Amino acid sequence: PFLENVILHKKFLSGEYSTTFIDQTPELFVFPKRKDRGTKMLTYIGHTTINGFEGMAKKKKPYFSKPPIPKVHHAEEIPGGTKQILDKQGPDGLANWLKEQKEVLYTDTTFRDAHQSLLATRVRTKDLLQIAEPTARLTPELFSLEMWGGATFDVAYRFLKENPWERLLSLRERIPNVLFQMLLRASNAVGYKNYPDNVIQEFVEKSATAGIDVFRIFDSLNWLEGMRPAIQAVRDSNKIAEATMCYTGDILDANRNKYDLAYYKNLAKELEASGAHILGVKDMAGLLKPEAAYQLIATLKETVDIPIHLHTHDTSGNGIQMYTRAIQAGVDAVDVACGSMAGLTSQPSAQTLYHALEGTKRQPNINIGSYEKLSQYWEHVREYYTEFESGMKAPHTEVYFHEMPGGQYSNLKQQAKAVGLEDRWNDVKVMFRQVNEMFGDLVKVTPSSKVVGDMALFMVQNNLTEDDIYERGEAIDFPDSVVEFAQGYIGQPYQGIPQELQRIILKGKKAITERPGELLDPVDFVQLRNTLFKTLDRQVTSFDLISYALYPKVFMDYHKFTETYGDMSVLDTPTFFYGMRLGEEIEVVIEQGKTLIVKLVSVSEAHPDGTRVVYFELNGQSREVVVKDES
Ligand code: 3PY
Ligand code: ZN
Repeated sequence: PFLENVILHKKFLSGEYSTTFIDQTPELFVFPKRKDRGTKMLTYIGHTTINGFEGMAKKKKPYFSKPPIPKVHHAEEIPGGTKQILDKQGPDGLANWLKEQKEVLYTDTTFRDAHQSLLATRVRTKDLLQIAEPTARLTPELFSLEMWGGATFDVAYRFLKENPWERLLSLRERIPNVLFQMLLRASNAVGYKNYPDNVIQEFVEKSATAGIDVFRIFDSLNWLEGMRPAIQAVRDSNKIAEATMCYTGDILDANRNKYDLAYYKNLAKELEASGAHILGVKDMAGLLKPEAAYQLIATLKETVDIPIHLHTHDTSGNGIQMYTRAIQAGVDAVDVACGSMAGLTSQPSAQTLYHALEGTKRQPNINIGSYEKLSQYWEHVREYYTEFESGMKAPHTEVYFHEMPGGQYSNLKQQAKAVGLEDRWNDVKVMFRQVNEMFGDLVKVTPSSKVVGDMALFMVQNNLTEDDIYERGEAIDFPDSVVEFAQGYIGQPYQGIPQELQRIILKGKKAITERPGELLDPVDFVQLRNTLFKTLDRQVTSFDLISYALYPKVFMDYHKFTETYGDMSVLDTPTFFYGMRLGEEIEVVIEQGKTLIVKLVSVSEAHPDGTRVVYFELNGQSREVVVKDES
């Protein structure tokens, strides 16, 4: 516990400590009392009942009926799928198989991008696990399930207080037949900055061991150099490298020629030559228009021999039409989401596309009735997460104007609100476009999209115009992400950064043109394991180790949470977010064969010190916990 206090101390985390740190920091010697599992859990429920869930407006717990989990025959063997093809034939064999299919193949993103884009990535493992086996049995014809990566890794620890590795391992156990796919931000892994190369290698290797089969690798500036280590690491793990180009701009617009058909054609050739098993085309904002999709895919099919996998967001409402044209042009696989989790900033609906392709030779081989059953489950479960919906109610064609990625829209809107700019949201969108032009027209996707978003917000907040930046920029401190971008720390944009602007932002700081990961010292995993072992006071898994290397503070905060409350991923989602109603009784399976029955009996008035006593019954026995009322 002492070392834990040290490592968690904000001075230690920020690096502001010296040799007198221990002597001058008495709180390092205050150790929490160890509590049993039941008490920890009741403390969490008591705390959430009284204070609400952190970061969410406190609200009465809504009533929910049981989710409609489709009935399946557990005793029957689970039908084989693409996972078995990969295991038998290897990544090249699987890629050949994909290319030979007459029907278009589906990747279902419900477990990752759909909720990242609609529900701020908040879907919990428990809700995924409940539907995992039915998904394996009802949709064994899928190409893959995108169920990991992107923002899910950090949000799992940070907000949901659960371990993303356990999510992956438990889903793999229940879904043995369909390929598991993740989104990997190349040298940024599942984070927002470049990591040393050995961290990327270790992360890929561990992800492959834990169950990931297809790695969709992209660089936020389409910079191939930034992608090479990740592509190589995936190949070394004998998994599928889906090297991906991000689509931006509009190839149909003759006035915009930076990212034209020739640009994508050239990039596709380079990605194939870099060792890709599949070429990914990632339309992260939903900018690819139907006719552009036809031209792009037809051209890429002539350019590369590997299969092509297309991803989009349905923000404009044109997703189905766009996919239909891409499928006519010969795209091999497309990303869709289960109907009730589809549309708007999410992926187009699996069912809608199926019906749109009726009467064509490329209609996917799926069971539409099965999909409807899964959709009913998700329609119900989505209600648990209402608080995280973005508020977008209809298609937004303005995305063609601002070009904000699906996952960023609601995020930036929240950020704007947090700094009091809710009323100026339209100005922020206009500025987002303008900043993109100032930076020379960038590919915008995590983390380059954050650079543009931070700069736009900063300019609106400080009432700065483009002219102000050029005239008074020397005296302006720009947001960290903007400075790092100008330094070359997230990679090199196509055709470079406009020099005058770069000079104004950098103010004499040096910019690099090498790959940042090459310049960073490798992480010493042996030493890190020792440090972590002493801190955690338990066995350190390789998964803990890599998570700590990626996100030291987030990982330690999560660890502290579990020390205080235990593993709360066992709670049902309404209880996790809202606590309990007076008189309510819930069942909690804390491990296989071990169920706790919890009843909330009463809550005392607040005492003068601001605490309340929360009275429970735990398996029929009276229990009470003291909780601070933070209101
Ligand atoms: C991510 O990086 O999380 C994305 O979904 C990018 O589109
Ligand atoms: Zn996406």
